[in-house]
Amino acid sequence: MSVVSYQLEGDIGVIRLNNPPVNALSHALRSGIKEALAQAQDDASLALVLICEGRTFIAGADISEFGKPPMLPSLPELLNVVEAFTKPIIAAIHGTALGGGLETAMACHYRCALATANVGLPEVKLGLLPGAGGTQRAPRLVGVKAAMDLITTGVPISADKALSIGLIDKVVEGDLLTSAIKFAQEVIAQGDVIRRVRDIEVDKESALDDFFADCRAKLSQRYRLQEAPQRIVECIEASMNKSFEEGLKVERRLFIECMNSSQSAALRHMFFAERMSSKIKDLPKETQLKDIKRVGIIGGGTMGGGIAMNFVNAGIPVTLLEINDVALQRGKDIIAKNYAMTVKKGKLTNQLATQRQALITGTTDYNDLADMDLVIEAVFENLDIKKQVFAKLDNVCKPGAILASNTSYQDVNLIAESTSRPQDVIGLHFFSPANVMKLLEIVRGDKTSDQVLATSMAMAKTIKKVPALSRVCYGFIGNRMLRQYAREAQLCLLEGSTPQGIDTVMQNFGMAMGPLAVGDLAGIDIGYKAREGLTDEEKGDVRTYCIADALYDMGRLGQKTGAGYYQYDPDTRQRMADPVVLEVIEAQAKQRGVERKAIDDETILQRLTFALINEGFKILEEGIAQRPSDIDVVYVFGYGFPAYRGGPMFYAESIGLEKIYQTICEFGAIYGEEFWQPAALLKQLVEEGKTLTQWANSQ
Ligand code: 3H9
Repeated sequence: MSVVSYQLEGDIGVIRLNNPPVNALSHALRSGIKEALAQAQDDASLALVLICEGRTFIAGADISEFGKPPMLPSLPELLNVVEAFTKPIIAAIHGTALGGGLETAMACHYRCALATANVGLPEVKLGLLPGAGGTQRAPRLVGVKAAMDLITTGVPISADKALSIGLIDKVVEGDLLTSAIKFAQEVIAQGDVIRRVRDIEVDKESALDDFFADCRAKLSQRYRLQEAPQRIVECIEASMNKSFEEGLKVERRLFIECMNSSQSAALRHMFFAERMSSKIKDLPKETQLKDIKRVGIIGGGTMGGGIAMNFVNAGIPVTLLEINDVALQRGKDIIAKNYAMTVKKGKLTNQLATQRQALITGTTDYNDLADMDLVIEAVFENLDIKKQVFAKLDNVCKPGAILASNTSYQDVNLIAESTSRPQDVIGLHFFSPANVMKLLEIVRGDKTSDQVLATSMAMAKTIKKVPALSRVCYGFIGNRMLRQYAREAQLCLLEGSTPQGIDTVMQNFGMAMGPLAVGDLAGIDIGYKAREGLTDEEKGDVRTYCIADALYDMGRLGQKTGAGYYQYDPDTRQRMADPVVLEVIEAQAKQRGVERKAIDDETILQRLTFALINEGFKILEEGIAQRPSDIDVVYVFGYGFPAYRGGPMFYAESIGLEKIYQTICEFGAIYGEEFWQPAALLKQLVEEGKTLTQWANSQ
């Protein structure tokens, strides 16, 4: 079936697009529109309506065509034809008109939309800029300032908002086609009907003096180290200072630069990785989902409270269980404080915050969890305690309820064994703060049923999380890899670097925070307590934690005590280097017989990132992660890895596996083979001359 059809309805020609799932502007769609226009040129139509079938108007260019040889007509070329058309064209928008979709609508002569529709230019999120006239047409329609907001945030706006800024002409109700045809007839009745956006003068007054310099400065902070936002400013500046044609040329040049950039390649990879991660390879498509209408959460601490907020935000009532009324009240207070902060930031109304909190019921009695469809345990990270909780849940919960643990490390199989229904047990590992962080690591036990898995995946989407599936191992995907990264940070400290030296390297790489600053934020006691229960063998080489232990012994637990790897200004929380820490490091190095020498930035970067990557390969070869891109999802959404580097495994591919393998072998010789053993899969791919993508595609 053709993706574009054209039909005359009275004196209105209707171009219908039908390219599921989101009417992306594939080559077939672009060609189809061009052909439909050619047909309409010569028929009896007086005006045209461009409308889409399915769940949405055009969601943009077809991202899967990017990076491949271009196929004509290109979108900019097609949109010039649309705009130049001699009969008025009305875009009829439902769902979302995004990127090239909104650009198509802006090239039409009029735009109407259902009130439920959203429109936006989200290209910046893909490391791109609107490349089909969007940077030139948007400022003409809505002014320079509003266009700058729309294009640099990438956040879609509602139809009403779009109407209020002049981006669309009409919000319609009822049947979209009927309304759009009526609108087209009104347009014809007006007589002077062709209104081209290119002919509008850009309102120069809307961007005075330092406007563009200010934008550049703000964007370099908001999108640290990213190129596309700065190029967007250049395009919008051109819309004001140059003719439409010249502006289009600037846009074209900068769009191509973006398209060819490694940042955009990485962000496009993340776009598909995020969507892929919710797909479980061996799960039958017809797996029935369970209904999740009521959720129980055990533990009302920061974690449990944050998890509860996710569900009530999605309208799902939560029963929060704590050991006594005092703890319960403390938990509710934390939640209330979080909501109050959200209200203060203007992200939620007071009324909604109250409504959501009203969906939380507190209890200290396990029997109150009897009717829950899903119960998530978020108690202290101790296997015995968790097993006791699950044994209790097994006694009280209704048959078929999903029993989940929010453990970050513990063996989900052992937890499952403490119940008579291991098929219903799963790990749901939220990341702190759980009401903010997007990642949800879903840990599949050996006996977890398909239905429980599929339901958990779907539930993640309901509460707006990005899920990634992991099999059981110590620390699952994320924390298992993190251990190797943290190991190298500690060894670099001991061997010659400083906390600020290491953190600066990793921040310049693009990490949200460096590993030592993260250690101070999380608390140095966390790692210490986690090691307490371990044997010396399990703890690993003492050099990998002796500095942390020494700081712990001094009561330097991180930000909460005002000092850790850094000292913190009590008022501003600003971190500062602390000479005492250097003394601690030097004393530890002396005690362990390590001679400290300066380590260059490149080596620090390679030691930390290659340690992460090598463990990622081990996780893949053991089948802990389904695919490399799932690991990328875990690191980008859970650990602040820069999305514009595409996650650790995409980054590995961009460096080249051979280089990584060789470096790891060299590191083994220099720093010790006890730390540096290349993963078997990495070695195998290098020997076979294969890329990770080739390997993933063959699985
Ligand atoms: C652009 O337009 C550049 C132009 O300025 C210049 C050109 C010269 N292409 O998200 P979902 C797939 S850049 C190809 O799960 P939802 C997606 O992979 C583009 N495929 O659904 C998934 O596939 P699968 C600017 C696309 O309902 C399926 O559709 N536009 C595209 O949660 C369903 O997607 C954007 O950045 C695409 N453009 O959300 C908008 N979009 O089923 C990107 C989606 O195999 N899209 N797919 O996993 C979105 O934001 C969301 O998909 C949308 C629907 C909100 C539309």
